[in-house]
Amino acid sequence: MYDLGQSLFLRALRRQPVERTPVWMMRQAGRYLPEYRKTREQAGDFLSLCKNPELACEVTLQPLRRYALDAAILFSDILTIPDAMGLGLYFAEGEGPCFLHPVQNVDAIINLQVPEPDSLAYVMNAVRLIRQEMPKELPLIGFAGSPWTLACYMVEGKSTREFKRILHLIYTESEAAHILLSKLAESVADYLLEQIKAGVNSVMLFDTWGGILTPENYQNFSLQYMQKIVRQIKANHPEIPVILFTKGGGQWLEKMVLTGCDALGIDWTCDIGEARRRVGDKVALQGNLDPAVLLTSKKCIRDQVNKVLTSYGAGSGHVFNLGHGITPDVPPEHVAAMIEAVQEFSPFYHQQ
Ligand code: 1CP
Repeated sequence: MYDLGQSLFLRALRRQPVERTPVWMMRQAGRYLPEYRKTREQAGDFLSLCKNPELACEVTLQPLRRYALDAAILFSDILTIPDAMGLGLYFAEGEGPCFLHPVQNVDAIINLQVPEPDSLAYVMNAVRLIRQEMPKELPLIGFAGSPWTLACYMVEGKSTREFKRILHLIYTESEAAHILLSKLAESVADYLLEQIKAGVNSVMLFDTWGGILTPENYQNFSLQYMQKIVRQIKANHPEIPVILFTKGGGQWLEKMVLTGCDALGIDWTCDIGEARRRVGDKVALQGNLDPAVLLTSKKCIRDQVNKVLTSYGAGSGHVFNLGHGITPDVPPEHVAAMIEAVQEFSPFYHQQ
């Protein structure tokens, strides 16, 4: 059997020497790819695509066929958990995610059930199929939303830029908010442990909305629950690297390290070299090209890739990525230019 532990991605996460910096992209399977749009159409809608293991496997593999990526990420969504809790998830065309039954009072929080494992079996079936079909030498990343980010969608009922309901809840009914977040932390930990059992080689927690909180609320309502999840994963699978990504969380990197995670995702608002000096040799860093760069030119992309690599500097512990997900309007050949630039420039930073 191939020793996946020798993959560039897993070695970089462990801060072991690598010949070049590994690279993958958040949302690498997505609407910027014509073949993705075609498969989504075949599935009917986005949620049906997630719930069909064969088609979820197909779209997971699509970017690997086009580009020399160093990891695949399971094609799914963070909102599978609230869907499995019975909130009635749907995606209205052009509107993003919505729930038929948002969690809008304390009774609804108390009545909320941690999902039955069976209700998420389609995700584990997709993981097993992808692991079987993908190149043996490449790692597969599993993921979940952070409890805080899931709670934002569940309480608001849809995408929002204001977060009025969830912020009202944490300030006026903090005990109920903690009950909700505890149930979500338990659900997320169970879900990630199942993904590991099904075959993922690393897991990432997406805390997309942690950055809207005050420092004190970030600690109490987001980080504390991510820490519980990290501890549970590490207690069961110490060998599986855990990556934490709080968008807008640059000021809290030192606190995030204390969770016991292996790596931090860094958005484009941080300087990755400065982030490295702050976290020292405690964790690896993943990021952080501004996704807007992919809308410019090949020349500009190459220059900006080199800037990120130069800022991180010499030595292992860097997984190249965007600072957030790729947007649907990116020309696919610009992604190729980014990956080629990482391959061309990064060996310089790994000479012994
Ligand atoms: O085809 C489509 O129109 C759907 C677009 C889409 C895609 C491609 C959605 C709806 N989700 C996904 C896949 C997805 N979502 C992945 C797949 C793996 C990958 O290639 O990276 C992952 C990891 C996610 C995670 C996710 N979903 C997050 C966290 C990461 C992030 O981008 O911040 C969030 C916040 C969601 C919710 C969600 N699902 C979809 C959309 C458009 C959104 C965001 C809505 C919002 O802005 O509030």
